[in-house]
Amino acid sequence: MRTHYENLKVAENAPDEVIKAAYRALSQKYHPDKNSGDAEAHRIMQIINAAYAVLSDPAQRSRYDESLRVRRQREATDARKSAPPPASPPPASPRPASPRPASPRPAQPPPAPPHEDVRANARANPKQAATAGNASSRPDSNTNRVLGWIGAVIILIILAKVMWTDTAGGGAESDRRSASEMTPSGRASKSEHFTNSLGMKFVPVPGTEVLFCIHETRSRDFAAFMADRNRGYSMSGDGADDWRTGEFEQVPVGRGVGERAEQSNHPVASVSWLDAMAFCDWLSKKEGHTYRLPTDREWSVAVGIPLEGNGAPEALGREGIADVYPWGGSFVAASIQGNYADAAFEAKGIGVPCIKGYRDGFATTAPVMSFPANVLGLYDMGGNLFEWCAGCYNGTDAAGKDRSITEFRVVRGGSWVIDDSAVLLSSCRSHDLPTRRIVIIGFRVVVVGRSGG
Ligand SMILES: [Ca+2]
Repeated sequence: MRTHYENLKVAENAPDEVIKAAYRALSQKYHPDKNSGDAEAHRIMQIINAAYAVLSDPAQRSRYDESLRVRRQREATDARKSAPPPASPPPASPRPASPRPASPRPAQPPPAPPHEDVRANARANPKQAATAGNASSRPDSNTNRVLGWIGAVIILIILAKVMWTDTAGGGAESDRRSASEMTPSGRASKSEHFTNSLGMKFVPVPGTEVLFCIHETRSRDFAAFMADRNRGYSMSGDGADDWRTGEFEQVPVGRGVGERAEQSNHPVASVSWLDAMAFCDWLSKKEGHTYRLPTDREWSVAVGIPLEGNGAPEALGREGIADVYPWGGSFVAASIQGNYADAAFEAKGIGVPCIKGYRDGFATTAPVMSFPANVLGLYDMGGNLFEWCAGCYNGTDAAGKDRSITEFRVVRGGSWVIDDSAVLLSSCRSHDLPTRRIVIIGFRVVVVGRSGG
């Protein structure tokens, strides 16, 4: 059964203003005035109204949260009772496997991997080269056979080196190798971007092994992905078309007024974590480099707080790092530094609070790079859209409830709907379901590659 939070497409720790904004956006879409005679829209509107009635009332929301907790506890207990006994061999752990699992050594030595065979042959047959040299005096058929054999050995050695790199090199060493090999612009810098075929620009972020895209992924970038018939990903389910058509209070989201998403420099919104991951996979195949979402820790380094424990929410606590914002050290920036809930947003007259005295001029999304970059050359790290990160959320939510489960993904940054000083802290993290599509979350990509920055 879907929860009220799921029906409004918000996280369970969503601030009140986010819930209001989500309700407004959904009710705009499904309002009877726009869907006359549409029974399905009427049904959805009833669900939305019911959800908002509960979640907009603090007392009702608190009781509802408690009922959810009890329900999940009961379901977990039932699942444990009905779980079959462990099979043999045991099921795979959900955690990533160690590169070299500590398994008991078998009684008989296991067959050597291909690269070991090649190395063993090379050691055991040091005269093979001489044999090949002598082959010139033999009939051509023998020569060809020997030369072919030597070629095969060379190929095996090359394959063995590749396999050794992938399996035995370890994470950091492997990353360093892939960095120098895979990123052609290894000398990229803040002023000399690495630019891919979509025109996405990347800069190094010292302290990481990746280059960050200086802007959030644009609607035009995502449109290129969606236009590729060979993308190998079906964007289906609830809100699948919202990245092109989403709006808030009749203001487009993810594109400008009168603009098509396919040509827009606005950040793409209403894309789920799964959609973002699919985009990265597609881009990696297309470009021949490794693109992915930034990790939680990488995002922290990029926003300018590299020394916050291990970068995990539970290491930092709910209070975060006080008085550190993407633009500096006081809540209200002295100048316009990003796209937040400002006077233009407030002017939509929906009663959602904004940052008093702040006017960035955009009621919803703004074209990427409309505001000053941070010291690394990255734009919109603190506004425009929340950004999906690669990892699972592992911490507590706003109500202090344990969320140390793999159900949620980390979300960082702020958005055009946020005025809350706690949410706008550089260290603030939120989380959401990987399937959620909502007008306030987009994403930014990184490309694996050491830049020496
Ligand atoms: Ca704004």
